[in-house]
Amino acid sequence: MISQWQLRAAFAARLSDMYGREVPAYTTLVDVSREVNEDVLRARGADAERLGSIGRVTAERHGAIRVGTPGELRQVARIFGALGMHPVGFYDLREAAASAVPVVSTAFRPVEEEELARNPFRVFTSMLTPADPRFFDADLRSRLETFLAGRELFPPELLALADRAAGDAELTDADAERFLQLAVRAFELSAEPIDKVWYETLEKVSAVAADIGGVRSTHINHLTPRVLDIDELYRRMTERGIEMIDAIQGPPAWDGPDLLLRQTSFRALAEPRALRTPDGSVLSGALRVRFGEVEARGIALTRDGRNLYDRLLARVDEQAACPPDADRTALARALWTERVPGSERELGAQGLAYFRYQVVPDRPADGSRPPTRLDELLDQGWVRAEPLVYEDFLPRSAAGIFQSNLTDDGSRNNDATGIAYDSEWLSGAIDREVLDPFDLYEEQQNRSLVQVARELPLNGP
Ligand code: OOG
Ligand code: NI
Repeated sequence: MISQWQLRAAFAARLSDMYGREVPAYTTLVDVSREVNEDVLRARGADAERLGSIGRVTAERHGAIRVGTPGELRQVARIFGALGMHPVGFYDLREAAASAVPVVSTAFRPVEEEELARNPFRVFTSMLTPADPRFFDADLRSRLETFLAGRELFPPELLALADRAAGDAELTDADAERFLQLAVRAFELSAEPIDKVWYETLEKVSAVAADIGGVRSTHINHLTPRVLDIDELYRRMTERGIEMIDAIQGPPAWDGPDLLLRQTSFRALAEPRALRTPDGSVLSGALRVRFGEVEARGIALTRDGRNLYDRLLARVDEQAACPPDADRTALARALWTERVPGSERELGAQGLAYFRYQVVPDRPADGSRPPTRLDELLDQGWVRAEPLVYEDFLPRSAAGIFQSNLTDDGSRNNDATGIAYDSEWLSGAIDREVLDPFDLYEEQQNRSLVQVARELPLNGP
């Protein structure tokens, strides 16, 4: 029998093989990431593994997919549910950047500590918003919804196997094999000819709308390896002649601990796609919709920590706007150094980041009794704190990644009023609760504190 986490690990590995065949630049990225990780491990030793073992980091990937309707997203939730992955977080990419993309997103990922350790595969999943009048007028909306209603992304056999895996928490070897084949196939780039006129109609609104609603299937958009030093990776990819986007998204490089998430990407090559013209003939065209992305993960911040991050980003925006050519990177670095505590200990003390607390098992006995406050326990070596890794995404970075890989801003009618979507709406639309990432980290931190309190007398901060 194959358990859910084994299914998840196998799916991630097969998807990676498939994507490497489809987009060779991805294989280069994976190779360079591995080299960087090995070098960092050699240079920094055990410290390099503070935010995850080298085994986990090297195997770690996130994927990105895009679908068109709540019904399709519900099916995606069933497929990832089979792999022990749950919807976490709500990201509104319609709002997140100057010229926004017409999607709202969530991420499917494991949530339990043990499950994350076994395989942390996650998929950033976006859903088109045809009902948002800023992007689609009434006529285009109705044509788009009709088009989407008439397609089938996932075969019924795949969904039935997914439900069985979720219900029984495992599949027989034969069923697992079939599930994996069908699931990987569902995310391959389809060879079916694309209706050229329809695709271009949507492209005028947004290249992302065309990629989602202009074709009769879905595909993996990118698979992202994790690196321990993203600045070094950026340099090495550039040296190899791969043109990266201008910036690394997220917090700046600085001397303090790695925080949240830093990401960067490059546009992959155009891929041959068959296009059907109005007279029925099929042309061999090319579309450039997929890209390569890489990321470095840091410590998960609390709501307060995240507010600080968002405020600092806004400050960098303000300062970078005047003079208009100000060096964002230098500004951000200076601001971080001034305003963000530069050590894990201080981040924890100020309630800005999440940790797993543990009683030190081998503290030398010196006759002293354990103090009762957490800060004293930490100071005196009774308890140690390990950072919780940020397992989620950042809306602003995601918008930057989407945007920087588009050549065209598309069009948006800013006079129209958008529809408000939020996490509750999405939960209702897909019939399962979209979890709050902050709650998950907080519960994990609290569980560790309860365990410490069980082992030592503990009260007060
Ligand atoms: C998703 C873009 C966002 C990330 O890692 O933040 C993203 C997409 O292009 O579908 O991948
Ligand atoms: Ni991504």
